[in-house]
Amino acid sequence: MRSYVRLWPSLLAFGAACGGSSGPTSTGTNNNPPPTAPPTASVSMTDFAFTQAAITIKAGTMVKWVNNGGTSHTATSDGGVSPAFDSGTLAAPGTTTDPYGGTTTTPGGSYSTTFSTPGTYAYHCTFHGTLHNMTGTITVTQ
Ligand SMILES: [Cu+2]
Repeated sequence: MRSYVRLWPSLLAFGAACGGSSGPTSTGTNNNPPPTAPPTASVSMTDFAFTQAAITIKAGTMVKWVNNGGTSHTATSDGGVSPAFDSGTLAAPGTTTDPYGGTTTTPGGSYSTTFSTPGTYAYHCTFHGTLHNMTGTITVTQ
């Protein structure tokens, strides 16, 4: 109950801020809503699949593909998909050793694009789409 007692001074301060016209810490109902970050979704690329392979998002969502596999991949829209998108080759994460023995760890390549128009966007990996059925679908709703 100690913490309950300690709350009282801050509650009083809150009340005072609400009375003011522009209290910087006020959370009163008259304030404009805080700015919201654009929604995002992520898809992991591994050998040889997209996870999740099929996702449903709202229009305006940014989708980010990240290569977490052991080889290069792409996220490339199927023919006829409009607007088309293509990540190009995204390198696998890895560690390189320089001639002096130093090592550098590099994260997997990533690609982001925003889907503004409702619809179904089928895509594939240009290297493994046919060979390993590495395909995915983005369904964009209103
Ligand atoms: Cu691939």
